[in-house]
Amino acid sequence: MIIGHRQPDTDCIASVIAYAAFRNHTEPGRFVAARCGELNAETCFALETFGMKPPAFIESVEPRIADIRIARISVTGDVPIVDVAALMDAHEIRNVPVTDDQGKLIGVVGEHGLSRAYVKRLKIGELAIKPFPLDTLARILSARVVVRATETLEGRVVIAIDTAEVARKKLTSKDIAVVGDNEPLQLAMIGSGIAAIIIADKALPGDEVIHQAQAKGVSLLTTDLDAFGVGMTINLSLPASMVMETDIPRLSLSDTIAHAKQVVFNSKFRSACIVEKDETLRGIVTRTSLLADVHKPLILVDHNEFTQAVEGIDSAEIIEIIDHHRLGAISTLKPVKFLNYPVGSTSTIITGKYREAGITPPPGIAGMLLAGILSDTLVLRMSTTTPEDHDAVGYLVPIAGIDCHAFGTKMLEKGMNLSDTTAEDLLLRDTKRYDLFEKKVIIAQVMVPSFKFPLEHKDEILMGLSRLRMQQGVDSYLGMFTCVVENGSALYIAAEGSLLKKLDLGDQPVRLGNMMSRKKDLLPWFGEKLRQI
Ligand SMILES: [Mn+2]
Repeated sequence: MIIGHRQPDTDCIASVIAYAAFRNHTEPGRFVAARCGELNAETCFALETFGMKPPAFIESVEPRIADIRIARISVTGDVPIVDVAALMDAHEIRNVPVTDDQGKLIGVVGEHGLSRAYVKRLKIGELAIKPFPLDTLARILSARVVVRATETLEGRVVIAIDTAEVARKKLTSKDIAVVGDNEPLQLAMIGSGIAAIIIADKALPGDEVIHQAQAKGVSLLTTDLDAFGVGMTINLSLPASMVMETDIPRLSLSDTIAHAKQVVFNSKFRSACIVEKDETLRGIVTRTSLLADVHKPLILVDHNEFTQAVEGIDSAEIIEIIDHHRLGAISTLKPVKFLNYPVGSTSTIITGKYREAGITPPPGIAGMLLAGILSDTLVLRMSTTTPEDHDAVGYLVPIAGIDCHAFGTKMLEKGMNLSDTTAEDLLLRDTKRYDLFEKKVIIAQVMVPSFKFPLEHKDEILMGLSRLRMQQGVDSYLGMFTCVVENGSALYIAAEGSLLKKLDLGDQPVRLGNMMSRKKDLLPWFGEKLRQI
């Protein structure tokens, strides 16, 4: 994923789009353009002009359940638990989620529930729970269906060890008798009109028995298991819904791994089911599946400071940085490609990448790169503008096929729309956070057509700044109103009175001639002032 800073500007968005396209040129589909903030009016104008789609919005790169492998095993409530146990064994899992016919989670069969069910239920022969398919019964008993009189069974299972008369009294027409190699008893059972007869212990039914069973409509099965084995196996054929527990914790695909770990480690199941909002099951996570370390690989463009980066950056793996700002406090565990070049925009650097590789960017990409350069350099008028920026513009203009100055001016105007917002909103639009000499600083930059706006809205701006300073918990919040025509900025600053006094910035706005770049002009100037106090 290729991502820019918070509150993305046009250079940031253009760089992300263009660099993703550049990298996908050699490794198709591997790189995703992303952003971690809203698009501003200027960027929207550029995207529309060149018919480009904005990068995908990503709130945080903290790893989520959707980023790990989750087991997608489940059974419906009617599946006999002997089959569930086989699944548990085959997949080496301790819990199997149970769903209804619509795939919605209704519970889980786990080792814990199984053992509880069997400790409680020692009496064999309670098949009378639910209609049970004859074929399923045959399958679990490894039995052969000799006579098929019905498709489902729902009676009790009784092992016939009494005399025929006594056994007959115990059984109803729904019940199933388990008998051995005893033809008189077999015939007596069939004669009493029960639902099915299971002949155990490898005994072969005689012709008369088969004939009677057919005539009486009694299903006849034979199995190699002895009577005890039949009873035990039938006991294992309870449907999953009878044994399941329902209090397994639920998580969603968007939950963070950190949260999932907490839930799973605190649960007696040592796992949690992943469900949609409507309880549709997506899978199950266990302690083991959460142990694998997940780090999303990231390429950062147009910034290199943690304070400006997407949320969750600590848990990501930064693999490359392309920037044109001062070196910030980002540190990485592994070696990382770091291209920092002091030109007017990151888009200039990306343009250079295309040219070096001999790849001509498509017109839409060229247009966005142009927009990025023109935006960051205020149509090449900013003090940060370098010959490389001029050169890149000269290269991009014919590809994008537009009038660079007309487009640049119109785009900047779109970004300067001051009329329908409050001063506070303007001071939130384009901000950067810094840690300077143990002071937390936010600098907001507002581009203005003249100094009329900052002078006329002095009170509103000062109030907004001090409220934002409190709200953001920083030592100073600066509002830099930059006017290209006037070739300078008007600065307002909110800070403790004592700090303002030490900085000698009590008289506001401070007119800063020749200062138009936040990073190249204002930041070193303000940093120096803080260093000296
Ligand atoms: Mn930039």
